[in-house]
This record gives sequence, structure tokens and C-alpha cells, in this order.
Amino acid sequence: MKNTKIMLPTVLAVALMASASCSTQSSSETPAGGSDTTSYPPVETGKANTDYKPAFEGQTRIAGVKTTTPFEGKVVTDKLSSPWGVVDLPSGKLLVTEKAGNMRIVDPSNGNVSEPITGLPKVDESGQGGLLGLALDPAFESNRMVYWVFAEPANGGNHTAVAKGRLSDDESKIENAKVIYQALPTYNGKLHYGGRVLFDKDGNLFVSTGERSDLETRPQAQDLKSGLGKILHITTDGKPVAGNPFEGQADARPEIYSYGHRNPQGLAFHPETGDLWNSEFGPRGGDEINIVKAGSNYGWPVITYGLEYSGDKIGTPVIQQKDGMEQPVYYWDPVLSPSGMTFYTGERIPEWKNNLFIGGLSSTHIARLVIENNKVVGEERLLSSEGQRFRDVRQAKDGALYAVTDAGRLYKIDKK
Ligand SMILES: [Ca+2]
Repeated sequence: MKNTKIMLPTVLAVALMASASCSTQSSSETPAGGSDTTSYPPVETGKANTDYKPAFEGQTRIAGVKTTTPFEGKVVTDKLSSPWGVVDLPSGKLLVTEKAGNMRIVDPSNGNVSEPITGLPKVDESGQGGLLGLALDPAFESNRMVYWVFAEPANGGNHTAVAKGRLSDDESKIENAKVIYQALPTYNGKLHYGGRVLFDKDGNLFVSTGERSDLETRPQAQDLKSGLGKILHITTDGKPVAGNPFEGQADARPEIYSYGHRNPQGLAFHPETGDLWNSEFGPRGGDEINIVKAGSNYGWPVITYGLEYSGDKIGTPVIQQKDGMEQPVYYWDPVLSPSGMTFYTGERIPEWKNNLFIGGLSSTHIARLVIENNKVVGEERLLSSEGQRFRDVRQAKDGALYAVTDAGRLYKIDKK
């Protein structure tokens, strides 16, 4: 969703500041509003899994940066159950998916969590499956349409699917839920569903799908006849968008936008360039941030900066770069387990403008990446003292970042 710059009324902002505060983190050595460009050593100090060399300087372990504006991460609620995606409604309340198959509405002004919203199709919540990312229709205020990604149970296993439905006027149920797209083939596994969905400026959807992890399905990331390991570009009816890169090409699915992805769980548009960026789980040592371009190949499982979790090397030959395959803008070794992400466009913390914020699961922090000319030039770890697996981070219309964690917390991250 595009973010806007409408500020929250002062009264509500004060109420928010006064609401439940379980924890705070701040960096307050310099005056409020400062913009410190000092570089620090890279935030990653752990041993890398490999001795692979990056394709260009600054592709990994970039210099550290520190936010100088005092800020804090407050727990709005800890009553969610494995929340996976969060979006803000026009009312300022937040619509959240929970992995087991529920949506709920959270009121950030008081932390209230609604009963489960009914009417959603059943999900397969085994392993990494379940109810995943969501997006509001750009015309939500008039049509109240919600789109979501989920692991759909099917004969022979499950697959990543996209559905839509109308949020009832009383916000208690999804009406006329309909599955609009299935990323086939169905597979009997429980890993790597991808799972984010994002509207573009033309009112079409970008959807990320995983390659289901196993050696058996992994090669399908390179297979244009498979829906696995892809970024897809579909209409709100689940049809390929006209002009997609493989349109009219034999032996290719016309809904595919890019391929060679492993398990992309983050999608966001760069606010200045308009480019689509993704975050993607690599194997052990190869988590990536990419700029997603139409028709491009992102390399998995042919090239990667990581190892198998067994420690075995990946690929024959074992290579990290190849002509015709895109290099990540940035990668992590050791890994972050990057999930939902967003670019900050708010005004309250000026030094965060156009920075990328990525929820880290295994790393238990939010990564802040400073980006200039499509390169990462600084990295910071936020909320690392919280010990939380951050699943999604999103900016709401009040200009704050909201982040959900696997342990059921919703954080509001804002200027102190
Ligand atoms: Ca890649």
C-alpha cells in the first residue's frame, strides 16, 4: 500500500503515548531531530558461514549507522497469536492476519484486539503455512475489499493461494470470500510459501511465492511453467496483468513477473524510484534484498551466498554470480531470516526518510538499511533488546511504524 503523510491528531497521539508501555528503546545521545551521518563498524560481527566474495563493495556488512532522533518501540498489545501481516485501515485501526487463519482488528489507541473476523477460507497452518500477508484495495474506503495470501489445503498437499473478500461494515466478517489465484503445483510440504501481497499504482497485485524448500521442488524456482519461487503480477481477479514479461511466451506462465526466488516474505515499493524491492530468505548465509525487475532471474538455486543447513555447498558448479542472473542489492551472512518490510516515508524521524525497515526472525531485530542510489550505505539494528521474531513491519498513516512478532506482540515504533 502507498503510504500517505496524514499526521495523527494530537489528542490521539497523546493517548497513544500514554497507552500500555511494556518496553522502550531509544538512542538519545544527540539532540532530537539530529541527523548523524557518522559511520560505525558493521553491525554484524559474527563469523560468516562461507568465504564467498561479494560481487561489489558494500553488498554485505556495510558500515553501521545509529539513529540520533530519540525513538521508542512500545508494545501496543501482546494478545495476538502468531500475527503475520499488518495493514492500517482508514480509521487508524490495524487489520492483522494470524497464522492459524484469523484476521483481527487492533485499535492502537487502547490496544484492544477484536474477536476473530469470520468468513475466511480454511488454511493449512502446518509448518510455515497458514494465513499470511494481506493488502487493502486502494479503493478500500468505498469497496472495503481485502486481499490476502494463504496456504490453501488441497488434494495432495497445499499451495500458496490469493483470496479476496469484503470486510463487513461492522468489521466482524469477510463477505463473499473468493480464491482468485493458486500458485501451482500443489505440493505435500509445509515450508516456503512466500506470502506477501502488495498493490501497485495501477491497482494490480504483486504476490510472492516460495519454492517449497525441498530438493524436489527447488528447481521449480527456475521453471517458468511453475508458480513456485516467483514474484507474480496479477489483477484483482487473479488474471495475468497485460504486458507481463512472459506474456504470449510458450512454456511460461503469463502471471510471472520475476523468477529464481527462494522464499520471498517481504515486498515494498521504493518511495522515490517506484521500484519494487523484496526480501528473501536464503539458505544458511544467503538472505537477500533485491530490486525486482520484470522478467529477471534472481538466481536460486543456481547462485547463492549461502550453504545448505547441513553445511554442504549449493550448486553444480558452486557459484555466487552468473551472467543473466541478478545480484542481490544486499545480503546477510549469518542470516537475519528477513520477513515483512517497508520503506519509511514519515516526517517524524527525518533521518529515516526512504530507509528500508525489515523484520528479522532468527536475528530478533528490525534491520534499518540506509539506501542511496540503489545501494545500501548503512545498517542499524532496532529493538534488538526485545528478543522478538519480527514478522512484519509497516508504516501507518500516523507516520509510525507498526511491527508484529511471532510471540504475539504489536509494536508501535515512533519518535519519543
Ligand atoms: Ca538471489
